[in-house]
Amino acid sequence: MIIKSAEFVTSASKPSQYPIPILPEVAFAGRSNVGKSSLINTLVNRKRLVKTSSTPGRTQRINFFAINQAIYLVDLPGYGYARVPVPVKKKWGPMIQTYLASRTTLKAVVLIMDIRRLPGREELDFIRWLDHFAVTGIKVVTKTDKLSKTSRIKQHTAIAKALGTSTGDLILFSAKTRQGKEAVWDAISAVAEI
Ligand SMILES: Nc1nc2c(ncn2[C@@H]2O[C@H](COP(=O)(O)OP(=O)(O)O)[C@@H](O)[C@H]2O)c(=O)[nH]1
Ligand SMILES: [Mg+2]
Repeated sequence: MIIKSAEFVTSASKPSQYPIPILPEVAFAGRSNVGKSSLINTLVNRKRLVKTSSTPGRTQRINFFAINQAIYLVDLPGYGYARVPVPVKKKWGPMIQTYLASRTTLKAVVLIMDIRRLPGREELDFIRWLDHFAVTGIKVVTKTDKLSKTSRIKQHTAIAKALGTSTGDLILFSAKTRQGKEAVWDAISAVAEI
């Protein structure tokens, strides 16, 4: 994908604040600190379009970015971070479910997982939500650079097994080496028809 423009559009916590649904849209979800912002920045060749942080759990709103004025990429707030205050945590589920249920232009959600960690309850629940709202899931396993080649293969297999899927269903990615960048774009382009 050739990136001609990438810009922040708006931040929303409810549908009335979403941008007018005139472009196909793909959202990104995952545990806080998994590397969601880094993945989006890598896709659009920008260092800091989406803020990355070593203090996770800060982004509690849905952030919309317009790419080439052809697609919205959407950074969803991360889940499963212990230090997020309880009132914020309680709002997370309804906010995400409302988004998944109501966003007519949503083509897919990229679910990002860490290669060093087996998917847990949160990931399995999230996949159930996607099924429930009939939203296509694109599964990405990131931070592959953190493991040796042997451990990478082992974890790839174990994560696929835990999700009840095949290894071919998981895109391996690294924001550091940019492994998988084109594969993620290919998956996005296919569902968004761009
Ligand atoms: N080595 C490595 N570090 C990464 C990768 N992706 C993200 N990180 C680091 O992980 C931390 C959290 O990343 P961020 O993108 O802010 O995660 P988010 O909370 O999911 O948006 C940051 O310190 C990133 O530099 C990756 O592919 N490889
Ligand atoms: Mg982030």
